[in-house]
Amino acid sequence: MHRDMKACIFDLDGVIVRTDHCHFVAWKKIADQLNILFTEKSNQSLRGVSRQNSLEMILSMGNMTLGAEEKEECLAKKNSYYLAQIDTLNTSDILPGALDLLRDLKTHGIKLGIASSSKNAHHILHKIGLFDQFDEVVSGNDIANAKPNEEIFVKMAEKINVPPSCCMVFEDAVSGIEAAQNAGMMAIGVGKSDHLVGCNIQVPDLCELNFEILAEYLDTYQYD
Ligand code: B16
Ligand code: MG
Repeated sequence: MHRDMKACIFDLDGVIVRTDHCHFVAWKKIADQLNILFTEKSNQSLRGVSRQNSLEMILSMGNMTLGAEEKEECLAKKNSYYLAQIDTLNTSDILPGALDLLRDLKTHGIKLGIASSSKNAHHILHKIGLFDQFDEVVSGNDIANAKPNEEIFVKMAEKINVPPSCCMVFEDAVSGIEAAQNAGMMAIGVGKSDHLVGCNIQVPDLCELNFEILAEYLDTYQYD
């Protein structure tokens, strides 16, 4: 069946902008305060995971439990450390290939969306000067169920009024790839990780991609 590509939906952290290290520094401070060993490698397992679920994962790394109030305190502190970290974000933190690809897609009339688990997505987009490039942003503030639940992508498809089969998703985390596929969308895994199981196509970054290549991918994609 022939499918027209009408929209491209991008994850933010790890696909459009580099924020991994900022999350790491902030979570490391929390883990140190809790006496939990936390490394750059542990941080990678939090990619695409919501703030709340990330805290749960860190607590389980340390075999620790906290009461609801203490958890809220940790989450608030983590976010304040994170906001201090991302204060220096600028256009140089935009990941390779992103700007050219966005421009090319726009020229071809493709709708552009951001679907990010981050509650700081709007702020980050303003910091890197890309907020106005997207038709819609759905962030962690707009959803009740985190990725791998499909809610974030379903909401985006509704907002931009494009059927899921005409949307293509770009994700750097397994939870996001699952969420996209649960929403009936084709998922491009972005990054060199060998953990991006399940994505339909994997690319190391957004360089070398353009409208023609992506439209061809979607056209030949076999839906279940
Ligand atoms: P915040 P994405 C995700 O963003 C990050 O990958 C993940 O590391 C982070 O914990 C999550 O956002 C929540 O972020 O604490 O700012 O609300 O990859 O879905 O764009
Ligand atoms: Mg991500």
